[in-house]
Amino acid sequence: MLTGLLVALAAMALAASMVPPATAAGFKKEYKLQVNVGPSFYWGIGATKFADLVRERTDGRINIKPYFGSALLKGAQLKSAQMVAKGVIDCAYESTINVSPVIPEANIFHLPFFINTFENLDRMKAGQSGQAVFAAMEKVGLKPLAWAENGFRQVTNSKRPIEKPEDLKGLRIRVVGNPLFMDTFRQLGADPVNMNWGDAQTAFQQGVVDGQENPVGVLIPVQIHQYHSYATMWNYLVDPLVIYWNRKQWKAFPADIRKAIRESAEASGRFEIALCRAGLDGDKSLTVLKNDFNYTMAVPDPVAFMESRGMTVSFLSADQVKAFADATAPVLEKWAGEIGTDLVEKARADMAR
Ligand code: X2X
Repeated sequence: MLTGLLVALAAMALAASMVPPATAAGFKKEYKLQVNVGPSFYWGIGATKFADLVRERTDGRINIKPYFGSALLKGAQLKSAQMVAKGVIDCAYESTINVSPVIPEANIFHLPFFINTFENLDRMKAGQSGQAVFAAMEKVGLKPLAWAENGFRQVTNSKRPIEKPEDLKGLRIRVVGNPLFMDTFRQLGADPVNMNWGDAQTAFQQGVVDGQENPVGVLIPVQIHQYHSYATMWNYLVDPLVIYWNRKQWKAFPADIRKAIRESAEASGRFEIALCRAGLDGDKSLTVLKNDFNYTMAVPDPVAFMESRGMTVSFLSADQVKAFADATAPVLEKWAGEIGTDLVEKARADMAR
């Protein structure tokens, strides 16, 4: 009897000594990171970098596992913010488009022909409008940590070059399930259909849609040239990514862990933004990759890449852009109302700085 008890106690002591320090300190074995795209996209590479940096900087105490392709959501990309706020998912590396159902303020980035340049985008993120989006996230139980990028979105299709609004007439365009995108393409006379990214790739393959809109960082890895021969670089709107955490969980972390995670988010974001802009901003991003991140892998010039695969890539003149901006002005006005004219004014002020 006594021997049995001693054996049991010894076994318990042994089991206790085998508990890894992370568990002892109350950390989870794995923190689940929601990512809408796959690991080979710049966005996915950024998410992996975030997980790697956090592991390094916390000496393995915080182990983040990226779940690519919205696997945790069965593809329902627009649910990411809701699930992280609930604590069903710990954290996310996600597009402002995908958080917009919970954070309507995030649609400030998606007003058609409103931002148009990297400089404007960077001013907004660093300014009052970016802060307002982060503050809105805090209010719903999310802790925004840093910005990353998907990019300015470009339209591609299999039918014809798009250089004026009439060229879009009747084209069936896949858009993400955010009503602002449906409104914009309807306003331009297209026939938009919304579907999740996971289904969109099959739809391109099967020719169920004539076109789509996404940044080059998505178009290149998905090999859009296999389906579409025409791309228009019209920068009509942009989706930054936000790296965010469940707020309650975040607040329970010790300060040193919070610092390590935040700095990892910031560094991965800077790295990922540079990947997304490589070849689009002169040498600027290529220099950041080389000097700050010692990244020497070849990053293809996205436009040259698409052209080398036989695509016709159109760039629009200021007048041509204006024709699209004029045509979509009612959508901008309607959605400025939905987002709040205050925030729109803040964004205008940020961009004018
Ligand atoms: O669904 C899309 O188009 C994508 C991949 O760009 C986003 O997740 C917003």
